[in-house]
Amino acid sequence: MKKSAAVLVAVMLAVPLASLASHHASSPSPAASGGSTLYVGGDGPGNYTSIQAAVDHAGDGDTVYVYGGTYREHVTVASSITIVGASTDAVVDARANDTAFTLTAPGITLHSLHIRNSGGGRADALISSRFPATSVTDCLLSRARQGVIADGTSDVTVHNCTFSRVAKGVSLLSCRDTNVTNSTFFKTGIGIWAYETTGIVIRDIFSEQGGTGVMLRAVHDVLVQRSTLSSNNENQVNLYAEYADGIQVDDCHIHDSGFAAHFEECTDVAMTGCHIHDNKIAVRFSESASCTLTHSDVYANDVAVYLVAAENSTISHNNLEQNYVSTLAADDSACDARYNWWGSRLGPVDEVHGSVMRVRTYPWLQAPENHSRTAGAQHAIRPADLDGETDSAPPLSADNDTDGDGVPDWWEEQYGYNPEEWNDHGRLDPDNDGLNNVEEYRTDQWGSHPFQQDLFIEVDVMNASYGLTEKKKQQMTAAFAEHNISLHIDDGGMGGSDVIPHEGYVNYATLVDLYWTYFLNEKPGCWRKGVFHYVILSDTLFKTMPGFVFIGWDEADSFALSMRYYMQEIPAVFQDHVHATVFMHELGHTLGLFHDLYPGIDNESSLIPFPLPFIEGQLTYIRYLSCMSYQYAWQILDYSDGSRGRGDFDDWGHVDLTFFQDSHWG
Ligand SMILES: [Ca+2]
Ligand SMILES: [Ca+2]
Ligand SMILES: [Ca+2]
Ligand SMILES: [Ca+2]
Repeated sequence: MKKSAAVLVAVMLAVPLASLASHHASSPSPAASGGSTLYVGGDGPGNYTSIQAAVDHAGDGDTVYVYGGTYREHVTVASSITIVGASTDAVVDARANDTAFTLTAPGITLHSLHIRNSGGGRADALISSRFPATSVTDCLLSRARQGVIADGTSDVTVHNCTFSRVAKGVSLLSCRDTNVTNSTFFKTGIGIWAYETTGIVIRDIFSEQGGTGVMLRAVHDVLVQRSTLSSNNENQVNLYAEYADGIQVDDCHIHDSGFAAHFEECTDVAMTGCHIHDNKIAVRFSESASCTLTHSDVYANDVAVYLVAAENSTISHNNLEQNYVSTLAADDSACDARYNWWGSRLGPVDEVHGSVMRVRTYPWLQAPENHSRTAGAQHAIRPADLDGETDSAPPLSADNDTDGDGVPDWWEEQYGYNPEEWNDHGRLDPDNDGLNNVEEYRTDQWGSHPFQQDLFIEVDVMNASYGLTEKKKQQMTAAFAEHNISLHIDDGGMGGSDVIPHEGYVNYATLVDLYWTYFLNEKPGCWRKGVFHYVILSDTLFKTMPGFVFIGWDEADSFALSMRYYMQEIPAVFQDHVHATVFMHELGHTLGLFHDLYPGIDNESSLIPFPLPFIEGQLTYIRYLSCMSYQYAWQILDYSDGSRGRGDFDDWGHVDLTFFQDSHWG
C-alpha cells in the first residue's frame, strides 16, 4: 500500500518551501483600483500601528497595506476594501479567542496574510462573513476551530490558500456560488464543509493527513475537479456527501485512505476521469440513484465499488484491476457495469459479488482503456513551520517550585530530580508515553508516573447509563498492565467526563463541534489535548454506523461509538462485553493500529456479506486473535502479540502511545 504514497511524498519533499514564499511574495493588491492606500506597520509617516485603525479610516474601494509583523487583533471590516499583507510574514493573531476578521460589508478581499489562533467558541473563526463577494486569496490560515465561515451569502472565493491545523477549513453554510480553488488542507478535521449550499466549485485542492477532505450535506450543483485527496484518516472518508444532488467529480486523485468517496442518499453523482487507489473502499453509493463512475482507474483497493441499495448506477469504461477483496460488490442494487476492463480478457471471473443484485457486465473491454493520469493537484506544500509561534497556555502554577521549572519540589524529589536544578520538564518524557513531565505532574493526582507508561482516556456520554462496566474496565486495564501500560479512564473522576446533549443526527461535522465543546471546553489551549484520548458514547452515528476514529481538530485522538447500534445488534447478555471490545478496537486505532499498518486490522473481507471473499478473508486472518480484526472485534478484549504464526500480527509491539499526538497515514 505504500509505494505510490512514497512517490508522492518524494514529489512533495522536492517542492522547495521557497516556492511557497514566491507564491505569496507578490503583494500588489488584486483589487486596488482607484481607491487610496493606507499603510499599517512599517516606518512610513502616517502609518497606522493597528489594522483596525487603518480599516476604520478606509472607505469603499480603498486598500489597507499591512507590512510584515505580528498584529494581535480582532478586526471588524465594515467597508468594501482590500487588505493586503506585504507577505505572509504579516501575521494576524487572534490570541486564541474570538474571530480574527469579521466582515460586515460586501466586496471585501483579504490577500497575502497569515491569520491564526482564533477562539474555540462555536462561532469563532479566522474569517467570518455574512456578506457577498468575500474573497480570500494567497493566505495562510492556521490553528483554529474554523478557518473561513461564509454564512447565508454568495460569491465567496477562497483561492491559493493553505489551511493548517484548522478543525473546519472552509465552512459554506446556506450559500450560493462559491469557489474554493488551488488550496491546500493539511491536518484539517474537515477541509471543506458545505451545508445547504448551491453552486460550489472545488478545483485544484490538495487535502492530506486530516479527517475528511470534502464533506457535503444537502447541497446542489457541486463540481470537484483536479483535486488530490490522500492519506486522510483511515476511519473517515476523503470525499463524503449525504442528501445531496448534482455532484460532478472530474479528474481527481484519491488514494491511501480508508474510504475514497462515499455518497449516501444522493442523486445524480458523476465521477469521471478519476484515479483511485490504495484505499480500503474506493467508491460507495448507498441508497443513491443515478450515480456513475466512468473513465476512471480504480486499483489496489480492498473494494473498488460498493453499491448498497443503489438504483440506476452506471460503472463503465473503467480499468478495475487488482482490488483485493472485491471489485464490484452490490447489495440490493442495480447497475450497468458494461464496458469495463477487469484485468483479464475473460472479464470479471471472480470480481463481482453480491446479493439481490441486477448487474450487467457483458460485454467487457478486452484491453485497458488509456486514461491520462495527470489528475489531481500536485502543489502539495507541507506547511510544517506555520505553527511554531503560538501563544502557549499559561504555565501551571506550582507551589514551592524552587527552581521555577514548572514542577514543584515534592514531585521532583519523589522521582529523583533535583528540585534546585532547572529541568526542561516540558520536553522530558523518559517513559516515552507522550506525556512530558509537566503533564505527568498534572496527572499525578490520578496515578501517573514519569517512568511508567500511562494512557488517559476521557469519556463523554449522551446518556448517563452508557459506559463500561467496572468488570470490563478491570479486564481492559489488566490487558494493558500486562504490557506495562497503566490505563486511566476518566468516566467521572478526573474532571473531564460529561453527559452531553442528545443529537438527533451525528456526522463528522457534529463530532467536531462536540469535541470543541465537551473536550476542549472551547479553549484551543486546553491542556487535556495531547494528554487524554477522547471518546463520545453517542446514541447514533450517521444513520447506522457502529463506531470510528475521528479528527476533532488536527489529530486522530478521538473516537465515537453508537450505543443504539450495539443495543440493536447484540443480545443484552453480551452487550457489556461487546461495548468493551469495540471500545478497545477504536482505542487501538488511536494508538496507531490501522489497516495500512497491517491489513488484518479492519479486514473488510470479514465484514463483506458475500460468501467467497468472506471465507477467504476469514481463513487469511484466522490466527490473528485481536479485537482489531473485524472477525474477533466483538469477542476478544485484547490485542494480539503476533505469537500464533501465519496471519497473526504483533499489535502490542506496534502500540504507539504518541500516535494520537501526531497521526499520519499512507
Ligand atoms: Ca521544580
Ligand atoms: Ca512521560
Ligand atoms: Ca508516564
Ligand atoms: Ca468532556
